[in-house]
Amino acid sequence: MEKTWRWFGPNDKITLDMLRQIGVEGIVTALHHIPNGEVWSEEEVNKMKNFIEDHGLRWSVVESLPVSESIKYGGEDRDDLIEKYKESLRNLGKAGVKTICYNFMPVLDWARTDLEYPNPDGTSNLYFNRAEFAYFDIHILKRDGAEKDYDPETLRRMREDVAPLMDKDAEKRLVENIIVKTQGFVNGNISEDDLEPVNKFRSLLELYSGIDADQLRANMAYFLNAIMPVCDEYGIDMCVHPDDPPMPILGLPRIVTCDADIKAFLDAVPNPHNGLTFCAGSLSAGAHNDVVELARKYASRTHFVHARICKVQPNGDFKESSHLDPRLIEVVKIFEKEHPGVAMRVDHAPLMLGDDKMGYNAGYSFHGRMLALGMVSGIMATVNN
Ligand code: DNO
Repeated sequence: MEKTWRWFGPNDKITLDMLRQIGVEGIVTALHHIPNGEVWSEEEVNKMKNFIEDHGLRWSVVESLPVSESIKYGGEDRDDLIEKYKESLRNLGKAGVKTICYNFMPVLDWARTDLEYPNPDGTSNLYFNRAEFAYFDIHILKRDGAEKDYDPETLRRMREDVAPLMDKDAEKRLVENIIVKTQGFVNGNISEDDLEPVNKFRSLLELYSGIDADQLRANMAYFLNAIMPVCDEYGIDMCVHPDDPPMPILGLPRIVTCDADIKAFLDAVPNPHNGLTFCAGSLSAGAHNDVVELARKYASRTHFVHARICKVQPNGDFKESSHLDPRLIEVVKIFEKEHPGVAMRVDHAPLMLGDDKMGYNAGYSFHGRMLALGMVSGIMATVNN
């Protein structure tokens, strides 16, 4: 696999010169300064491409070219937005940037409740606590009918373990973790400058009232069918990121969560340019998924790999696990054998050795990811020797 790294542009504290020193071959990035829904012009695309190439690297993958909410819920302006999306794809295609990661998650991109969950060795990881998430949904967001989306044990933990610890500060932290700090930097809906994130979030949720999983699936197929001619013309591979976590949340449908979902969107638009980002981490955050089996099954339709893995607890909480987890070793082996040229980046590594003081985007530490890249590179080397 090609060793790539998610880099957030010229303002990223981790520079391209640093990345060359640690064995990175290709860059995964986006034009983060262009607002969601606007065209990525040829000029802006080339500026980024040249900047990367001037540092001896290549722009391997776009993550993400964001799909506007209106395309997802099927708003009146979706055809205009799809035309703009196609224009951005053409400009990327002309520049030779041909692997495009996106997601089709309504409103919320990925979700975690804790961004610095302490490990016994002094490092920390991202963590998803289902009972804290239920507290956010029921007591902070105050979503109608939210209680019935949680099992009795989660509700008990919420009442007995979470609620007594919740004061104004703890609630604020939970809001920041779930809808602010994990979203802004991935061109999500809520940014650090939003003064009333919860209210804004509530109005975003309303956009999806009446949209169920079938409707969302139909909207995804509509979008893919519309852009495939451009992908055919320029040889562009689209790769959808699985839903993280892979299950419906906050009353929103989610449609890339499991084997059947993956099969459904691939079958709905049977074009080889319609493919998957194999994020082993997102898929493994659902106890229903056998991530090794999925890698075997979908390696040939995968255009981009995210190397990380989660451990799900019996109560449904999950934590990012080591990049040397035996399941991840298997996944890396499968891709290295079946799809040796595919771009791969490590993801969501621990905060360690001072990473926590650097203000990196959540999940995107330097030392933690460098160690993870070393681990995954080692696995790849053993497969090839
Ligand atoms: C989080 C990421 C996601 C991912 C997007 C792709 O760390 O895995 O934000 O980049 O969902 O569109």
